[in-house]
This record gives sequence, structure tokens and C-alpha cells, in this order.
Amino acid sequence: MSATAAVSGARIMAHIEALARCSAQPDGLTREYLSPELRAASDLVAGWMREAGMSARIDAMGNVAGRYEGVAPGLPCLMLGSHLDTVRDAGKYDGMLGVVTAIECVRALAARGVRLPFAVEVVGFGDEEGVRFGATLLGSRAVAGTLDPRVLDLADGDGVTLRDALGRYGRDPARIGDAARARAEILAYAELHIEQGPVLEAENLPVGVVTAINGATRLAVTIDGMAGHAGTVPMTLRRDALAAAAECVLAVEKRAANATELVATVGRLDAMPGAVNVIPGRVRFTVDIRSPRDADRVAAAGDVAAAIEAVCARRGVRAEIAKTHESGTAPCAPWLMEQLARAIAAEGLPVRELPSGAGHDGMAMIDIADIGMVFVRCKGGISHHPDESITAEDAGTGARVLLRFIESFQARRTA
Ligand code: HGY
Ligand code: MN
Ligand code: MN
Repeated sequence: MSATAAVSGARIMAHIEALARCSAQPDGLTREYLSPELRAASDLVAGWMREAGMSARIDAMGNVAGRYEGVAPGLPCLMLGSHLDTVRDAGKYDGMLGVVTAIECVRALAARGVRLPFAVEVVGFGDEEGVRFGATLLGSRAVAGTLDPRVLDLADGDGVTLRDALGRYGRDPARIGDAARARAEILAYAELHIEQGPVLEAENLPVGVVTAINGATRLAVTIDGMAGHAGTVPMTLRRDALAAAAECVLAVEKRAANATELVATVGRLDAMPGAVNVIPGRVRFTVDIRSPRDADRVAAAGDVAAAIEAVCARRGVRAEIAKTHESGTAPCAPWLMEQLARAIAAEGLPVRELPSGAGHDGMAMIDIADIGMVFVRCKGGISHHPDESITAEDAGTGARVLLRFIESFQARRTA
């Protein structure tokens, strides 16, 4: 049996289905960082890691860390991974596919008793989406050693701080630094992920090599006006926070619509007190701005903030704008792109390079290792939606490409 035949698209899909059942919602998939659902998913993943011949542990930040030793114990590793948390009402494959596929590849190595001149590690990051606490990449930033401890004071929608959530998860918030790895331990970081876009499907390609991960800025905006009786306050005397926010949302959309390759989204908006007969006194909303060019993204973020301030000044309401996340465009390393391309070509497939509009843990891991990514086609490019889907055949193709990449991986000789 050929080496790559040992990986099973069917087993990958079965594991994806099992993970999808670890959800906070009965009729779909929501799995937030440090939730009971993440604990259940992490236990499943750790079990599959051990079955595949790996050691497995939950690190200080709640990531699942698995390791398959090389020809000798303690060697530097090729680190693979992706994330186990999801957005709300999510698809099953965003994040999970990369973790499950990497474990499947290690299982194939172990089944043949293969030991490589490096260790292989697989990490299931606990928080890439940043849905619960607003800041994103918390798990991978901890591994990269770049996490700002002030994030411990971030609170979720119920007022639970990250510090408390870690404690409830059985982690010591004073020890989050223990999750950090040394650069010398990691030869490279590589991630398999669904494309979350339409390009591969449109060109009838199952896989592609990622060139870069677009940079992102996230803002949290609070607008304070004056709540009042919806029936008695004349329109001319109102300081309606929601009407002001509505104008701001359109200003965000307009700024991006007038630019090339720039996208901006208001993904969440909460109006308070949220009663049908009360003029909203406070509104909170988020802004997500992305571009392949950092200068364009930074300029757009500045313009958006200025537009929000101008709308609020004119309407006599107060705006507070906080930046909750910023990461520059993360280029994939050419030497890793070449090795991923060779693995794709060895599968008899054309090599297509493409950028990632979606963010990934590689944006954090680039601070500690060179990064590479391989995309797998997803139906209609749909993602962050229950209709997100891939085929078992493409899952198998992605796994064979990743296994070829692992088995032929050549660490870059540092000068
Ligand atoms: O937001 C993103 O692009 C990623 O899915 N976290
Ligand atoms: Mn996502
Ligand atoms: Mn993802």
C-alpha cells in the first residue's frame, strides 16, 4: 500500500462530524473559547492524537498539543495545526479540518513505523476566531510568546474575564506564559484549511498554496446617546444612539466599497436597552477591516474612526472607539510554498497559488516560525455558515498532499 493511501478521507469526515456535536447550540455549531464544548472537543482530539501514536496535553492556554517524536526524542518539530473554536452558527470545517487532517497524517506515519529526522506536532488552538473575548488568535499568540497579559482582563458578554474563564477551565491564569515555545523548537508552522472562498471551486481545483494571509483590524465602538420614551420625545430633541449607529454602519460599508481589495464589516450590533418603545440610549458594534496591503487597511481604519466621530458629533451623541485587534498581512515563506507545491504536483495536481482573505493562526505563529498554508476547496466558497461543506474526496486529497509535504519536508538551513 502506498504511503499516502494510508490516509482516509472517510475517517477525517467522521471525526469532523463527531467534533460538530460538541456545540453550545442544539441545532447547529457554536463552540467558544474555554467553553464546556471546547473541553469536549479537546478531549476527543487528544484521544485521536494518542490513538495516532502521539503524546497529547492541554497547554497553559487551553490549546491541545500533540507530539509525534522523530528518530530521536526531543528533536525540533514541524508544527501543524489549526483551531478548534468556532464562530456562532458555524460551519463544521473551519479550523477543525486542519487539526483532524494533521492527526490523520501522523496516524499514517505511525502505522508504517515511520520516524522522521524531526518531530511532528499538531496543535488545536483554543481561540482563533476571537468571538468570546473580542481579541483573536489568543491560543496561537500564547504559543508564539507574544500574548499581552492585559488580555486577561478582557470580559465576555456575560462579564466573565479571560482570567476567570481560564481558572474555570482548570488553567492557572498566572501561568499562561508556560504555553510559549522557543523559536529553536519549531522548524516551521504549516496549516491545512478550507479556502473559505470561491477560487478553487471556480477553477475546479481541490487544493491550493496560500501566498499570504491578509491583515486585519478590529474595532469595538460604543455610542452613547439618551434613552427616552418612544412616544413622547419629539424627533428634534432625540439623541438616538441606534440611528447614529445606523449611519455609521453605512459609512463603514461606503469606505470599503470605494477601495480595491479592501473589505469592512460590522458583524455585531447591540442596541440598549432594546425595548420596542424606548429610544436606544447606547449601542455597541464591531468593525472588521481587511486588506492585503497594510497601508490601505490602516488608512481605512483611520477614515472609519473619523467618520464615526463626525456622525456622532453632528447627532450630539458620544462615540468611544477601541482597537481590539490588529495584525499585519502575514506572508507565507517561499521555501514552504515550494515544498507544498511539490507535494501537490506529486499528487498529479496543478499548483494554484492564492491569498487568504480570512485570518488564520499563522498570523500569530509567524512571530516564531516561517509559515505555510494549503487550502482545500469548499462548496460555493461558503464559510462561517452552517452550509460550509467539503467532499470526502477532497478531504482525502488534502490529507495526501499534507502527508507528502510532511514526509519530504526539508528544514531550512538557518545561516
Ligand atoms: O475572521 C477570520 O478571518 C477567521 O475566520 N478568524
Ligand atoms: Mn473562521
Ligand atoms: Mn479558520
